[in-house]
This record gives sequence, C-alpha cells and structure tokens, in this order.
Amino acid sequence: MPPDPLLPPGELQRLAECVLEPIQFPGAVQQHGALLAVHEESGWIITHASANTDEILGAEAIALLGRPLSDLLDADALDRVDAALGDSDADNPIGTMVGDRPVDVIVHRAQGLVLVEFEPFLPTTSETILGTRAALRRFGLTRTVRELWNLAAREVKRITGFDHVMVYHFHPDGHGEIVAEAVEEGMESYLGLHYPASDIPAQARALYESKTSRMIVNSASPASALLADANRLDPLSLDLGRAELRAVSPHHLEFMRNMGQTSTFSLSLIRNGTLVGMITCAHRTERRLPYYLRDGLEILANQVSLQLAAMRDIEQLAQRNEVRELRAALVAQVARSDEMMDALLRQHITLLDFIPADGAAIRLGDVVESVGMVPGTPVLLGLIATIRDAGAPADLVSDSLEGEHPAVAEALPGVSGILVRPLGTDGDYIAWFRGERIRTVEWLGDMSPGNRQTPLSPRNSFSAWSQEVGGTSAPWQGREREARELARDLQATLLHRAESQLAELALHDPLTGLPNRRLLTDRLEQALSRRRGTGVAVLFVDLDGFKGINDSFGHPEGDAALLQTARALRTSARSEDTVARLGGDEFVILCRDLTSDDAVELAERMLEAVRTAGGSDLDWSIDASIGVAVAPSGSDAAELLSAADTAMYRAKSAGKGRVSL
Ligand code: BLA
Repeated sequence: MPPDPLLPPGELQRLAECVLEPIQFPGAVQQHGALLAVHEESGWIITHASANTDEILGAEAIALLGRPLSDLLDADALDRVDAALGDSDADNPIGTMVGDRPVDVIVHRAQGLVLVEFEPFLPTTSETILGTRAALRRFGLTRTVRELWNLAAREVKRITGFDHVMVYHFHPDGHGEIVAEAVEEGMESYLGLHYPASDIPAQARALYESKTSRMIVNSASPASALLADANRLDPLSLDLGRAELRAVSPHHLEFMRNMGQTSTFSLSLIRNGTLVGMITCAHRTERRLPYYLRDGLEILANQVSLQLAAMRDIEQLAQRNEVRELRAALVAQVARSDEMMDALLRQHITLLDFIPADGAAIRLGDVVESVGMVPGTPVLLGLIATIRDAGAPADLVSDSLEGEHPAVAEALPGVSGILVRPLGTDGDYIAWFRGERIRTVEWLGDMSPGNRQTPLSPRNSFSAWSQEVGGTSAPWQGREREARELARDLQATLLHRAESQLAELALHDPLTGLPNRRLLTDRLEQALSRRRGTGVAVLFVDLDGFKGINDSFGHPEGDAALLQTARALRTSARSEDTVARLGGDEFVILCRDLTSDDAVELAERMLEAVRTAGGSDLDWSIDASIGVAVAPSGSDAAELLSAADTAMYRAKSAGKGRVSL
C-alpha cells in the first residue's frame, strides 16, 4: 500500500532514512552476554570476540582470538554444540560451565562461521513452564480476535512478569495500533493509541519475520564492540541477524529511554510470512528472560499467530459468503427484470446494499442512472474518460482521492472515496462514491515536529495526542473484488440478453414479429418427423392486390396492411398453430393434426378474419387467396410447402379471394 499522503510531518523522511540503518550488522552486542565467532574447519579457532568476554567468561577478548573454543568449553559441551548445529537449533541452549560460571550457550551458523553466544545462566521456574502450557490451553478457548489479543497480553504479562505488555496490530499502511494491553497499576495506559510506521522501520520488521523474539536488556548500557583476529571478516560485516545478543539501534535505545523502558522483549505475530503485529513487553528496570523461556514464548506467539490467522480466515469467509449471497440475489433481481438500471438501483436490493457507500451509479451506453450522493450527470457520463485523462487506472479504487488522484478529485467535488469498475470496454461502468470521513486518531505522543530533537529522533514525550484526519473516506477493504465479480455477472447477463435478442431476430420477421421462413421450415420439419398424429396441414396465404395498396397509399400503409393481416391470422389460428411470414405478402400457417376438411374450414375462417380485420373506415381493404395442403407424417417439408403454394395459385387463378385444396 502506498504511504498515506496525510502522514504526519517528517514521517516520509523517517520512513526513507531509518530503513537505511544497517541494524543487522552493528559490529557489537548487548552487554549482558558475550559473543564469539569460531571457524569450524580450522579447528574451532575463535575469529571474533565481543570486548566484554572478561566480565561474562573471565577471559580477555584479545587473548581469546586465535585460540580454539576448547579453551572455554569442555568436550561434552563441544559435542552438544556440534549436535545443536546439526539439528536446526533444537538443542539450544547448551547449559554448561565456563570455569566456575554457569552459562547458557546458544549457537548458529552465519557466513561460514559458527556464532557462539554466552548468556549467564538464569533458572527457569516450573511456574513459568506451567504458565506457558496453561496459556496455550486457554488460547484454544477464545472465539474472537479481540478476546485472543486481550488474553495474550494478560498471559504473557503473567508469565514474564514485565510491567507493561502490549499487543500491536499493524494497519495495511504499516502504522500500528495498541489493541490490547496488560499493565501494572499506576502506569500509563496506551490502549487504543496509534503510532507511526517509522517507530519500527522496515528492516527491523524483516528481521522480526525470521527471528520471532527480540530481547533488549538495558536501554542505558552501551554496546560491547566485536573484535576480530587479524585477516578475518570486518566485524561490521558480520551478520548478527539471528544472534540473540545483537546490539540495538541507538535510535531505538533513545526511543526506549524516552518511553521510560529499560528492558523490552518482543514477540512477532506473523501471517503468511508477514509481520502483522507484535506482543511487546516493557519493564521500567532491567529484566532479562532465560533462553528456555524466550523459546517457549516464541512457540506461544506462534500459536497466537496461527489462531489469529484462522480467525481472520473464518471472518473473511463468512463475510465473503454473505456478499456472495447478496450478489446472487442482486443478479437474480436483474435477470427477472427488463430494466437493468432499475433492478440495480431501485429495487429490493441495490448497489448500495451490496457495497455500502453514499452513492452509486451505473452507465450503460448513453444512459447513466444513480442513487444517493453522486456527482452530476455530465461528470458521470464522462467518468471513465475523466479517470483516463487524469492518468489513473480505469478501474479505480481509492479512499483518498484528493491525495492519490488530485485531478480526479477535482472533477468530483465532495467525493473522497471512489470504486469504479468498467463493464466491457465502451466506457460503461458501475461505480460507488463515498464522502469524506473525519476521524480522530489518538497518537502515542505528539506527532508534530516540535516533539523531536531532529526529524530522525524518536518523540520526546509520549502522552496521548489526538489529530483530526480528513480527506479520506471509509476504506473499501477489498470490496473491489466483489465489484469485479458483480461486473462479471452483469456483463454475462447483458451478453446473454443481447444474444437472445439476436437469436430472436434471426428467427423472426422484424415487421410483424411472426416466425420467419427459417423458423417455419424448422417447425415444419419437426412436425413431419413425428410418428404419431393424423397429418400436417399447411395453409399458404397470399394477399390479393397488395401491390396496389403499396403503390396507391405508400409503404407505411402497406406495412399497416401487413401488420393487420398478421394480427388477424394470429387471432384466428389455434394457439398451437405456427403463423409465419415468408416475406412480402406471403404468410404460412402450419397446423398439426388436422384432416383436409378441418384445414379448409380453418382456412375459410382465417380468410374471413383477414377480410374484416380493418373495419370499414380504411381507404383500402384486403382480400387473400389461400392454398391448403395436408400431408401425413414422414412427408417432405419442401414438397408440402410447394403443394400449398400450388394450391394458392389455383385459388388465385380461380378468381382470388378464396380457398383452394
Ligand atoms: C524497534 N520499535 C522497535 C521495537 C518496538 C518499537 C516494539 C522492537 C524492539 C523492542 O521490543 O523494543 C516501537 N515500542 C515501540 C512502540 C511502542 C513500544 C511503538 O513500546 C509503543 C508503546 N525508532 C524511532 C525512530 C527510529 C526507530 C525515529 O522512533 C529510526 C530512526 C528505529 N525501532 C527502530 C529500530 C528498531 C526499532 C531500528 C529495531 C531495534 C532492533 O531490533 O535492533
């Protein structure tokens, strides 16, 4: 998602610059532990050492460089180091002694070296282990995202004993919100506060995606630099991305001090490989957790992540189902109605029920119709052109028009959010419009530049600070997919309609709407192919003197005479008979199951109907000659038709205005 154009001042600069800090390569570790790098192939020779080995291990760093690791670890510990390296750190930590100091040793490989970290041993009480197991079980009983967030904050506080445990949720633009907390009495609550994306820059988030816990033990103590043996990798090139002891960004240390945090411990919440939130523990004094417990808490956070993901999936599925049902109902409404616009905008379910908005419009050809708050008709008619002229994509989705597409915003006064989905490529579309929504964002700390020493410094004070944010609409939250699916269904309906209209045209006479020669021939063949029934009768009707009407009164009168004849034939025929117009003034009636006598009788009735159809106040009158032919099933259609035609000529030559068999 692009950065919000309405970001607090300086935030874009921080987002761009804070991300450049090489926090994975600090060349230093935190003071509470010591780090060695060893070269396995050359006999576990120590290539790098943190300057504080004397305090942690009782041996000077300078003296350790070039020495084998066996100077510090006994054979049993070395075996376990070997095993831990083989099996995806499942055997970390290795509890052992260095001299008379009990330590946890944690190992992993990096850049062809083995990084060996030493943390002074801290006991893990059975209480915390039981607490972790109980928490896992309780998480399983939660039903909603919020319940799980709250329980996670409470349980992690109980297990770790930190003063303040917060659950952060990252919004799609990267800024965060504190959505749950468990806090020691008397301490300030940060619940519901938002903080800018730069508080946790992108490269830090990337690290937290692969290493899912981060412990910072003392924001006041300086880091301990790494020293390298001669001709070894520059310590500033040593990748500490997976190291427990990685030294902390000075920006973040300052942030922590300004927040009154001496120690923090953070756990990643991950969905589909992406960091979507964190559980952060903060303590006013120094507090350190043993590796065992940190590892257990990573598993616990992983459980929270999985469960949150499942809950979100279920929520989304339920929502999608609901929308799908609405769409099906809306499309059914359209299918039942002759008027698509009406069915989408003014019937039981409307476009606004499908995607909530302040207004909606649909454009089909030269017609545009709308409901609710929408721009004026000329703008609506030219909307796609406006969007294209402004260089925006034709299917435009924005909840921040002013910021993202100022030229479009200018053409749509009062509209902050828009969702336009084209129907086909001729400029037709469906669209939804949303007005501006002013909302109040409660920030963690004053977001104006005066609350920082420099633009790249963290905020000095963190008391809640509220800001009115305008210029945007409520977010569309993925509704564009639903719009796309609706558009697809509508296009299919339109296409289907156009096709059936074409099919209708291909088989019917455009003037009278009667079946044409093709449809008649089909039906005739079908009737003759039936094995049962007494026979098929064909009545061939030709108007007498029709040319005279055309010549004397003009074609419109001629057409009127044809229409009148068609109506008379249709009403005098039986409902199951086919009355077709072959062309010109020739009509054919196809009847099933008639004897010759019945057929002649029907023809007489029809002749009478044609003669009397016009009433007496017309300048012209119509008469007709009708030939009748009857054939048994199995006869040839063309022959039957031609027999009826011949009979019609007999009627004509016998003096017109009569029926002939
Ligand atoms: C890291 N920033 C972090 C972390 C958190 C926060 C939780 C993870 C490390 C930790 O657990 O402490 C932010 N902490 C918060 C927030 C609250 C909190 C929002 O308690 C709210 C209650 N930080 C800045 C600026 C920069 C910056 C201006 O404010 C950069 C110029 C950087 N933050 C920064 C860096 C890290 C970080 C680099 C990574 C630290 C590390 O892992 O080394």
